[in-house]
Amino acid sequence: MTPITYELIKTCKQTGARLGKVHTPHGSFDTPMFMPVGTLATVKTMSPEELEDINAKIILSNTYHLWLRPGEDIIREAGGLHKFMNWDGAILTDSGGFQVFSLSDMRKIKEEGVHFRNHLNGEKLFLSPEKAMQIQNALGSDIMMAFDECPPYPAAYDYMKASVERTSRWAERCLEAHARKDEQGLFGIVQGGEYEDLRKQSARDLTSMDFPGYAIGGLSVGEPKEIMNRVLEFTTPLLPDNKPRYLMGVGSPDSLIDGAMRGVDMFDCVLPTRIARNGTCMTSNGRLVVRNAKYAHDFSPIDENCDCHVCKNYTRSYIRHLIKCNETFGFRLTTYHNLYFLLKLMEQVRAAIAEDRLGDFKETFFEQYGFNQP
Ligand code: PRF
Ligand code: ZN
Repeated sequence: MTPITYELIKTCKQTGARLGKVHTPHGSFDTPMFMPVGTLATVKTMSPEELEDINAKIILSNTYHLWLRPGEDIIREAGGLHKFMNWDGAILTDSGGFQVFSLSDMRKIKEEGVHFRNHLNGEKLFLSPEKAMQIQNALGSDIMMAFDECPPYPAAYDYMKASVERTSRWAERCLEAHARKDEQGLFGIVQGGEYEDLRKQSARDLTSMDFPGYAIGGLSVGEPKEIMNRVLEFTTPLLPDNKPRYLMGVGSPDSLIDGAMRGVDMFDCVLPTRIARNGTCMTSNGRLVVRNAKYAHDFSPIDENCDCHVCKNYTRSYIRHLIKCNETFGFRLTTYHNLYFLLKLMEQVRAAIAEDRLGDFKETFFEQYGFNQP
């Protein structure tokens, strides 16, 4: 029935991390995997050809943004999001729940859905589980996300409990409203904040509904790293072994490795693309702010250990110059390198799992990268 399946290849004997493969109607990808974010039907500055070059297999896009602009009718008319943006790889769409909570003003959460104002023009809008499914069905993404509530951190226990229960009821309504079950897979989202019994309740509710994959939401919302790791430690064991697990909104190198070690298979984050546009690069020696004056006369590549197209052909000095002048090409170069760096990191993580040495890999990686770098 569902077109999304997961194959568990092996677990790392040193850490418990999972090596696997997810199959979608637009190709398969190895896990653990990082998904570049293409909010508005484009991974900012990257062409689909460049995404293919760096071996991106799946990207994420956003229901909320595409609903507001250009509207799902135009994308349906184009033949779906893949055709609209000329991307033939897999696409996952977030449901809009999180974006409503993080972007819009004056939201009112009701059992029926969420009333809020358009962050662009103030117009009154309403998003519900049914509407989120209808839009994602029109977009035709390979993986759709259930409409959930992501409460802020910290949230009081009683609020979180009521929210988890509503998110479960919303998940039921999403399953009911999902009209293209043979073409698109729908993932459930486990919430519950830092509360173990609420994560249990949420996981129990959602796993009983039998989604083809599960996300862990409500993390990386301002809590300390130790809390995220602890929540992952007690949450991933609540999820079925034969389905992929997706940690939403996480993409710093340390959390990717920490997440993989706790059984997470998929990640997404705007971090690599966002910091790239403000002149920051991820390198094997930690973050490098290439717009800094000290690189004006530096004719070495961004990362001497990187074999990406940018590092093979362009210097720090040149890229710094472009970014200082707000030249588009500069943002393209730093974005390309950062995404290449993270996708390569995931490839190294998978190779380490295959050889039962992810714990060792983590240590050597952070000796170079710096342990406390975000
Ligand atoms: N829910 C949804 N999208 C998300 C999150 C969530 O909890 C997060 C939390 N980091 C990021 N994106 N639907
Ligand atoms: Zn590079």
